[in-house]
Parts: sequence; C-alpha cells; structure tokens
Amino acid sequence: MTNSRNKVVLLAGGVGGAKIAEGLSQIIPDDQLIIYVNTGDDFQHFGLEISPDLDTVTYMMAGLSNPDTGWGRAEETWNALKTIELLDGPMWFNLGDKDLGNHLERTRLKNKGFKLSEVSQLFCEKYGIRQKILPMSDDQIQTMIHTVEFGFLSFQEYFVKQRCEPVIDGIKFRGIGKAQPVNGMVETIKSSKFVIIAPSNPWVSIDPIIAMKGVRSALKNKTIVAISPIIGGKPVKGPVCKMYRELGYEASALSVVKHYQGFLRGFILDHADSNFESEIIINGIIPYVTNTIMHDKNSRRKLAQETLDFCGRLNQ
Ligand code: FO1
Repeated sequence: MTNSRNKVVLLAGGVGGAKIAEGLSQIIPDDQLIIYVNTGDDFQHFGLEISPDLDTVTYMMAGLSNPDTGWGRAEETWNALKTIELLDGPMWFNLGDKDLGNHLERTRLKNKGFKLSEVSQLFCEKYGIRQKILPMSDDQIQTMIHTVEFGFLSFQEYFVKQRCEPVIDGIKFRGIGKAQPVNGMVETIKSSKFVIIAPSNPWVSIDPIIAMKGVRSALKNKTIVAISPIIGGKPVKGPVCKMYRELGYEASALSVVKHYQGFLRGFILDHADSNFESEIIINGIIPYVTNTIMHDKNSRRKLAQETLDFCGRLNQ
C-alpha cells in the first residue's frame, strides 16, 4: 500500500513533460507517480476533442510516441488527412490515422458524459500505463495568445497554424476563473513528497496548471524542483525563448527561475548555463547543474534519477 506522502507529482506540458514522466516511470513505483497535464492547448477540430499534451504524455508512457516529432504516434499513416486534402478541407493540423482513433473515442466518451479525467484514466488502463496521467481540470480552459498581428489566437492557431510567427503581447487562460482543478489535485500536491515541474514552457504549459484554483497555495512550503526548458539561451523545443523576449524578458534559464519564484526550492539547469548558478542562489533557490537534454531512454532515466536525488537532498 502506498502512502500519499511518498507520491511524486509531476506538472507537465507536452514533449518535455512526456520525456521526464517516462524517465521517472523507470525508477519510481508505478503508484507513486502522478502526472498533472496542461489542457490549455486542447481544442476541437473536425468536431473532435483534441488534447495534445495529454496524448503526448500518454503515447510516450505507452512507448507509442513518434520519436521525431515528440507528439503523435510512431509509424503513423496519413490516409484520412490525404482524403481531407483531396476534399479541400483544413490541412493545417496534422492528424494521423492512429492518432485519430484516440480523438474519435475520446469524443464519443465525452459526448456520453464522461469527464476528461475519466477518459484519461481509461486510456491509461487500455494502453497498459500504470501511473496516473490526469488533466489539470475537467473544465474547459483555453490558452489564448494575444498577438500584435491578429489579436487573440487560440493556442493551436498560434502554434501550428501560424507556426509561432506572430508577435505575442499577452497570454490569457480563458475559463480559468470558473474552472475547478481536477478532483484530488490540490490535496495530492499538499500531501506529496516532491513536486517536479517538467522542462515545459512556463508561459503556456505550466502557468495554466499553477493558475488553477488552490494550486499556487498548495505549492507553498513543498519541495518543488523545476527543470529548465531553456539551454544556453535556446529552447529545447518550441517558442519559449521567443515568448520571453516578446513579453519583455531575457530568454534564459535565469528568467525561468524568476518565473517560478515564490514557491520554487530547487532548479535544475544545464552545464551550458552554469554561469547563472550564483545569481540563482542570490534569488534564494538552490541550483543543480547537469546534462538536461533527454535524447533517449537512458538520458531520461538519468535526469529523472538526478532530479529525485536532488529533491531528496532538499527535503533533508
Ligand atoms: N504540432 C505541430 O507543430 N503540428 C501539427 O500538425 C501537430 C499536430 C498534432 C496532432 C495531435 C497532437 O496530439 C499534437 C499535435 N501537435 C502538432 C503538437 C501540439 O500542437 C503541440 O506540441 C502542443 O500543443 C504544445 O505542447
């Protein structure tokens, strides 16, 4: 039997979240890892319920993810999309045939009244995943990116359709005021042993989770460690650096530390950023420098092990 005090909570976005989740799953007993995933990127396309970050984490944990893109399924085929192209339908969001099965079944279950968290748990069971992967909320929250060129865009319109090219001058989480965190999230965070913040985009992957009612205060006085999504001023993936710059901040690992200031205890940064160590300490946070790039199963396990060891030392 597990005691909730042994639980490790991971707050995760898409690809970075999926990789560290898989690394942690290699070393933590199955029932001790609980992953809360951003759903601000969720949207409807062709009437289907798409939950990109939940699927990215789920596919990775099931060993089914596309190793080249990080999202979607390995050995995917694109027959449905080719038909859509022939019919002159919208082509900007790439839905593979295998991936489509997930969206179809999720939509069917949601239309029958299932909550997203119930669908997520059912999918985990069917894919043979023994850890808990849960959405941050069962309510709809939409990350809206305010751009200079187009005003507000939904996250996927900004990210995929516009290829992150428009200039950002604001971000809001539509629906966050009325949304409830998924059942048990606040209590699980409060009683957990450690909280790990994945190397995901702080603005659009982690901030929505932290903005859920009760989460920020639940994080107070916990052992919280974040892994940097920025290495040497460059993003591991996605528009994180562009976002920091356009919103008026330096694009650096240090900006990520400042982003999480107020609840962060420790910060894991890459060797490329070791010059920030003393400034991180001045900001009251304990740094740990290592290789943070997770390019395969071994490097995912290694970073996960170092993260847990670091959390353990901070807890002493
Ligand atoms: N990302 C892209 O850059 N282009 C796509 O066409 C695309 C399709 C897609 C389909 C299903 C899915 O689960 C994810 C998909 N992603 C795609 C990734 C996704 O848009 C982003 O990585 C996340 O929302 C950001 O974490």
